[in-house]
Amino acid sequence: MKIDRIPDTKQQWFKEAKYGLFIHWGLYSLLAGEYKGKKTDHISEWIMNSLGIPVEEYEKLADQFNPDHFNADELVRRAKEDWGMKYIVFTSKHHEGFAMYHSQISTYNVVDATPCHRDIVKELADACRKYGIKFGLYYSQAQDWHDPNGYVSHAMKTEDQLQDDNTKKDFQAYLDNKVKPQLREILTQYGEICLIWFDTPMGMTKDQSQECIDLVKSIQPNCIISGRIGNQLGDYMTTGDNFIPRLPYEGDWEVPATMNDTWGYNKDDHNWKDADSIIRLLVKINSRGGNYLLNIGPKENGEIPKESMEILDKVGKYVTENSEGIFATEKMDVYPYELDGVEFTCKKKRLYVHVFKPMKRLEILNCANHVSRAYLLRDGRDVSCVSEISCEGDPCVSIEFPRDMRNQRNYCVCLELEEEKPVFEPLRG
Ligand code: H79
Repeated sequence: MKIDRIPDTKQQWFKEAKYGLFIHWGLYSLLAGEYKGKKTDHISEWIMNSLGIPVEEYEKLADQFNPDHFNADELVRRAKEDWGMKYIVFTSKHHEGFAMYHSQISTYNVVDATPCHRDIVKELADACRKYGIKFGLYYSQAQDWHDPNGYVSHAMKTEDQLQDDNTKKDFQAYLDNKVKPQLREILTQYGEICLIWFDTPMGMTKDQSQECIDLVKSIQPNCIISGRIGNQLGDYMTTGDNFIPRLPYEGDWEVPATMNDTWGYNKDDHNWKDADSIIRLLVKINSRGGNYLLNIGPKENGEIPKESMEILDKVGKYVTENSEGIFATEKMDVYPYELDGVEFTCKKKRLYVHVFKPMKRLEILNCANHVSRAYLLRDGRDVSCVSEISCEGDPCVSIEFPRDMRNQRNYCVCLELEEEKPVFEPLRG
């Protein structure tokens, strides 16, 4: 489908943010991918749907929700200070329909229906305010497997479960009686909400998407709407889950991503990406102008899986040491073909060369810029760099990496350019 407008959040913080934390936590986290001895093969927050767990049974999970180990303050502090992230998005209500905050609309919420009586959204909102990091909320506006009029996904349904047929539902009643009142709650009870992360619009009409947007903006005009409000009405483009666009995109966009193969916690999912791959993905996305929203799935007791903490610590080291080459960078206009072990980001008069494999020397062929100075972001040390004409007669910028860096990976060299922007020219030879 042709996009007739360039997605624009009009929010400078989002354009500069580049890296955020997604948190998927709900009743599904208690099951951790397994119900009554049956394991789900799919993303674990879908377990109610995938295994066809009846509402009355699933609801009972709330009786056991008592997350002694959840510490919002510590989590948010780490996201901000150690991991270098600029925003946090938390699941206020996922497809299961359970509110992770104190809702007056439905007692199916974390304060009224659980023994812990804790308002998790409030805990996170307070911590985000304390540490000065943007706070946004995921809200499943179309699917709600708890409300009789919320949409369900049929992909996993058996014949006898098809009484849930979406066409028989009064979706508008669900929108008016649950979604809108709950959006109003999350936008009035917790201070500034930087964005609402809508998901899976399914059969929503353009008017229904617009009604949600109008409500959000009437309460918090600066609150950004994610692309998955549907009908191409979002303020920015949300790519497919874990999907990096193959073509350049204009405007604001974001990749929601996991470190393993699930969003909610799954005790059997050990398919973790390594930190080097995550760093590379982050920079690749930033280079193309996007934000990377990277997910963690806390356990039943609120603990963050240690594997994800270890990855985030390592990525965080790269991000904080090289923050200048990540945050507030601009989309590369021309994107050179994939180079082995290198990604570029840029800003006015700066080209950042992110180095992901040991290298002695790098020739940036086709780069026609004049470099006035080159230095390591890590410690400010000068790096030798010349603008040349290659043997074939084409422009080229050549970098000689310092001797002690040649067996290292994951560092970034800043090239100060005489020109406003990186200039890449096709081969002439
Ligand atoms: O919140 C996370 C996911 O739960 C949500 N979006 C991210 C951010 C999401 N909703 N839908 N999907 C992702 C894709 C759904 C794929 C499906 Fe299936 C294929 C639904 C039914 C068939 C995966 C496989 C889930 C059940 C079986």
